[in-house]
Amino acid sequence: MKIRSVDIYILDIPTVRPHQLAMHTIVEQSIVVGRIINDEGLEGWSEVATIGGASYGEGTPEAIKANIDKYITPHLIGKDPIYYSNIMFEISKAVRGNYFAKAVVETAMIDLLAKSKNIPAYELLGGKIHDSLPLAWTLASGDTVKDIEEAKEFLRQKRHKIFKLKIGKGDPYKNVDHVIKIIAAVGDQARITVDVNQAWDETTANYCIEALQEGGVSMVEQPLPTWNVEGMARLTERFKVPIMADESANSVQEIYQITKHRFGNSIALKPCKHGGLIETKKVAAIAEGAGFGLYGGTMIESSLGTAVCASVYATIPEFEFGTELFGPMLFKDRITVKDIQFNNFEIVIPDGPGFGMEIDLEKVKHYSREYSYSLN
Ligand code: MUC
Ligand code: MG
Repeated sequence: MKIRSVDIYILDIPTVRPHQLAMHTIVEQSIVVGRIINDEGLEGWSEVATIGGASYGEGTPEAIKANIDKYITPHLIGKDPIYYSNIMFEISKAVRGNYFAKAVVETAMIDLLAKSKNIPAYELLGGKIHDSLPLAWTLASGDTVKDIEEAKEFLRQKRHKIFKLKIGKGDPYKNVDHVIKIIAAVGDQARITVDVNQAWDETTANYCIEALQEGGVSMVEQPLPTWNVEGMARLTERFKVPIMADESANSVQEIYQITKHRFGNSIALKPCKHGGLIETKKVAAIAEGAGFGLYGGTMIESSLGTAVCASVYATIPEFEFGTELFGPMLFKDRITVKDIQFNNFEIVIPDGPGFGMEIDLEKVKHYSREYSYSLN
């Protein structure tokens, strides 16, 4: 089989409520969707999500598309995706960084290859260990009362019993208070974690983590900016509560350094930031070797990108912190015919050929910025 074409689309899909992070409030989530077609007309699809343009990280949707179109697609045309690892190795020599872009093309090749063999993609990744995985929700409405109502409702529905609170925006001390109120309201039934998204300096982190640890928080994600790895090491040494590296944990080399010098003691995985599914497995292996706890992270993907993440997480032995693949529940609409299934506080790993998701082309056209110019 040979790759005939590669199409990249940017889609903007509204969310069910504003989702407030340290650097940006999401009301419309921008995803990048890839489609690779082979010489028999069979299609492989993939998705990565981005947050807040260039405010969360370097992987903007526009840059992902532009760099795939100009620098990566020429390495794909005419190639057989059965050799996807070799193709990605060749791309790694020609294109530096660009992890999100690499994840888009690698996962579309894996989807295509798995569909051509009529097997689920996880079978190309070692086979699944889990049929379902624990699923956290992020309380990030920006309002304590609404967050408590949301948490109680999801506990009642048996949707989530792990809640992550986004506390990087605004006054850190008020935010600690917000967390303590939520623990008082639902802490007896749920595990509460926080994500600071790099917003604190070390002095603030020392004060706030002390109070959060005392208050019963069970994990603190990326409290310091990515450059402050020594500060992360000091926090890890000082506190009992696990300190998780997220934005600072991208390439295999970065993860090796984090584990070696304990710039944190747990890692949030995200296939997009590692540059694909094979790299995600490598990163997970480094973390496992170092005895680090893993978290199945998200960039808030829709159902397609969530299926991609779930398929690789299903092949990884242990997630001490569960996963946060709640993306589809935050989107107002989806671009796949069926939705991801959630059951009894867990996400169900999708089955079926490829990533187990059939694309709704009309929806892709509807939300695509390129608006169907080459969709047919
Ligand atoms: C992040 O930094 O982890 C994941 C969940 C969420 O609410 O935001 C994302 C990004
Ligand atoms: Mg995070």
